[in-house]
Amino acid sequence: MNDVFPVHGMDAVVFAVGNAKQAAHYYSTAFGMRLVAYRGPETGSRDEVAYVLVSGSARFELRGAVRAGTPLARHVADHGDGVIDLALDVPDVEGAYRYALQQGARGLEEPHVVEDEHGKVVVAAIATYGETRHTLVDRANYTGPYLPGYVAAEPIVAPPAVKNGRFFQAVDHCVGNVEHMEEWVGFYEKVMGFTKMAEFIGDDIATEYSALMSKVVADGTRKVKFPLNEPAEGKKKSQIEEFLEFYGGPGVQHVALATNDIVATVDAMRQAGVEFLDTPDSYYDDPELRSRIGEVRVPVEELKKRRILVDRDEDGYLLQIFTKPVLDRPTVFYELIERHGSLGFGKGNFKALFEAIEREQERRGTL
Ligand code: TYF
Ligand code: FE
Repeated sequence: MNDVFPVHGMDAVVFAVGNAKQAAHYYSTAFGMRLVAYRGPETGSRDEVAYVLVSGSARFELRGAVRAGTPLARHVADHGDGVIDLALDVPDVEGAYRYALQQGARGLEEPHVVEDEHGKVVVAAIATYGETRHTLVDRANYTGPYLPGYVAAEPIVAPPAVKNGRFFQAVDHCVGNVEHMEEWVGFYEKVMGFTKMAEFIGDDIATEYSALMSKVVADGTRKVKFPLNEPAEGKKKSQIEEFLEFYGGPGVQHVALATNDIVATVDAMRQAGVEFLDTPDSYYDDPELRSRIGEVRVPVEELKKRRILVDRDEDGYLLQIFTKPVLDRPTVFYELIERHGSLGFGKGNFKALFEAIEREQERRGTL
């Protein structure tokens, strides 16, 4: 137990969006999330509104500009909607911040206490890739709906009619697209004491079909997992290159959401209009896949109907599916993942997945 940078988990995924009011509606209806907190001009926030939505332990904050010329409005103009902050819940903000800076991180906000009638929160922030930041939050002594400055808000719609009234219960991992993977792997190792996980996409896979290289770093408890991708030379233009071009630099590419029932979730999200990547029948009919996968909790036919991917490793198996980009730009998308023992990221699916992404790139004409 010699963790140099202890973390409890993800605190929030914070987005800058062009229209937070409508985005809050989308994440409520299409992602089954529940609005819990708000700030805006009515509550003393002059320039910005923010909607906070939850689903189990997953928390999204959607921020929008109320007037022209603010830093948030500029961010949206540059990047489109995107993630500005992967906020981390840490037990010791001061200690984490000092350690990070001493290890070479760029500080964005000195540790400070914010408080209201619900208690105290300690926050600080450091910079990571592109214009993304990690706010460090200690909310152990806080009972309010989110943070001081926010008021409780009522859900926008009734909870979805699925078990537990939600589609997913946690953030599984958050993926960054960067120009130089090793630089940022090194950053997380040095600044946060994160370590590399076993799964990676190297040169060999990259040139074959993925056109990307990828490594995963995680905290000591493996609660926070950050895969990092960089473009590689492939047969076609790399999907990472495409992201960097359309986003206007490095940023968060996808957020994976952990569900206990991917079948029900995919059905409900499709019903609500969310588009998922297609997987060819041949993926499911491949006898090699069938034997490698063995028995999973649903018949392969049920997965095939829904285009859900399946992978198995020495620890267990996982079910996963990817949405198409959820924005105007071909940038941010989501993954749904149901884990049964496996700690991996679907290595066995990379080929099928990257082929599906390439078909989608061609269809869009963004290549
Ligand atoms: O997070 C992962 O590693 C998997 C696979 O552009 C993946 O979800 C990797 C890169 C990518 C899309 C998916
Ligand atoms: Fe992923």
